[in-house]
Amino acid sequence: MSEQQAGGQGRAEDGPTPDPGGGGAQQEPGFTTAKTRLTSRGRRIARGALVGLVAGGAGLAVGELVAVATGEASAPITAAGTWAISITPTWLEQFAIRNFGSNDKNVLLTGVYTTVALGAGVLGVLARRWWNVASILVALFGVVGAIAAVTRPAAHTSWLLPSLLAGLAAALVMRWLTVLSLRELEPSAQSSDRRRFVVGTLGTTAGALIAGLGGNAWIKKRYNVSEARAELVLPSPANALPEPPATVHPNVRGLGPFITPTSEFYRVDTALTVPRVDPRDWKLKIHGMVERPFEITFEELLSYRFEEHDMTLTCVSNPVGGPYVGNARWLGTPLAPLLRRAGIHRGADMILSKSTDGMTIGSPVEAVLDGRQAMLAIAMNGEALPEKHGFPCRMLIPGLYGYVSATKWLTDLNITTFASSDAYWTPRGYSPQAPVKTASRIDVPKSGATVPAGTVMLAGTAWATHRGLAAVEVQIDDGAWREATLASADTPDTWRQWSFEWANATKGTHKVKVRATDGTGAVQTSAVQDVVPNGSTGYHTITVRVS
Ligand SMILES: Nc1nc2c(c(=O)[nH]1)N[C@H]1C(S)=C(S)[C@@H](COP(=O)(O)O)O[C@H]1N2
Ligand SMILES: [Mo]
Repeated sequence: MSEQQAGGQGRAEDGPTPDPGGGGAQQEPGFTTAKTRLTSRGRRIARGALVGLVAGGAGLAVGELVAVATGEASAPITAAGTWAISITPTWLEQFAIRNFGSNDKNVLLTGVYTTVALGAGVLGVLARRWWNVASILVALFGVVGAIAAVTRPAAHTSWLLPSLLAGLAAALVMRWLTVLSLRELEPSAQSSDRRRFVVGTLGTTAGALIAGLGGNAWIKKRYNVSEARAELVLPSPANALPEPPATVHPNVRGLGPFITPTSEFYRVDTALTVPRVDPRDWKLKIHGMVERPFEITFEELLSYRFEEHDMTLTCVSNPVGGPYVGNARWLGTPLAPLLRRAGIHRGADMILSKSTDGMTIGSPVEAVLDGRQAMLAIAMNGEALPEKHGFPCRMLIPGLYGYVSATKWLTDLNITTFASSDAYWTPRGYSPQAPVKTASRIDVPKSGATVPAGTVMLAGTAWATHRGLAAVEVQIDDGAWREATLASADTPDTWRQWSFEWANATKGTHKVKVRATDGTGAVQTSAVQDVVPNGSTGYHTITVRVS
């Protein structure tokens, strides 16, 4: 379709520009014409980009409204972002975690929005001359979004709809506004043409904002589980634990608490929007290589024996000295009896657990049955799991990194083998099995801090989850390793905080290193290794300026 058809009565935009000076040499026609051409060209590009952006926004708003019916994760931007996460190569994922930390999702969303905005702007400009091509490309944007959505592991066929309809809406709005805009920029344009374009653009923008924000609010309300969470009455633990004694903390200023407050607990997952799982709809299926597959509801789960257990959870992506580790008191039902009830076949060595958003995590059957407190947790630090930490139910296995044990929004346990099944992170370069490595961290003072000469208090934390922690040593500059004072131990599954009185710290810049020994007597390795494939190693080292 030519522009004339699209514009009805339009004229070729890049045709010869009438020379306002009438072509007279005395009026420097060359200069004037070039300038006029430039500005009118600039105006046309700006109009096109504006039309594209407004059309794109209208499309996204329609997508958001449709997603009220089909679910938050099916909305175009969310689906595209989730798909982008799934194809993110490991090096880029590592780069993002290292540089953006828990902000990585906002960075990704900004990237997706920017891509869509750029695409929409360019297509808006294109639409003025090549309506056909532009509309096909707009529709293609929708199709790409729809494919991104429907190929998510937890997708329904209906997830095609938001993006497809978004693409359609964007194409229609783009066509309509392009027509108005072409008319408005014609030399013969009336003030009514101009008004029509302005009103059309502003009206669509307002409508898109209302529909988009309204749709988003509606989604949040419709899939809200905070009430269900607040109403959840936690079962009382069969082993109600006393508070950990005050001596688990070395009482050094600036050192974080022994139990990580839930609000400060690190969060790592691939979920762009937090899955909202209503306990009333929750089911856990145990199947695969078992004698008696079964399914339980949340109500049934609550009737089981619940226990409290203090445990430190760590992410494999935690760099040496990094923040992706937390210690909490969990409330859960032991996992081993559930596996025994199902009757695991000989040879089955892997529990492939799955979340409602399709994450898959592979854990050794052995680790669940060897007597450690592997559990299906429903609460942390005395409260129902926060939504972002897996409400209503997550898995936990002491001693294993989160990506091989700590499935949030858990819904499925498939008993299988490591030989026949890959969990999500395995093809992405991470080891299928990954016990937590012994690690230690200096938290006080912060690296680069300046402290007064004399006695300097050093403090930090160290963990060798499930093996227990036996010793922490500190080294100043290249001196001898000296034993730090360990705060009292809670369980072998928790970290242990430590302190060290650095006497006679002299003026100058010093290097402070830390290393730990686990409960088996093995000293933490000094070999420097990156987080891929199964956890970083090396000694945390800080610089301290003594003045
Ligand atoms: N459903 C789901 N569960 C998940 C993940 C995920 O991406 N999706 N990430 C795992 C990883 S890598 C870690 S380290 C822990 C982090 O748990 P937290 O966010 O509660 O600290 O959750 C694990 N469970
Ligand atoms: Mo992790």
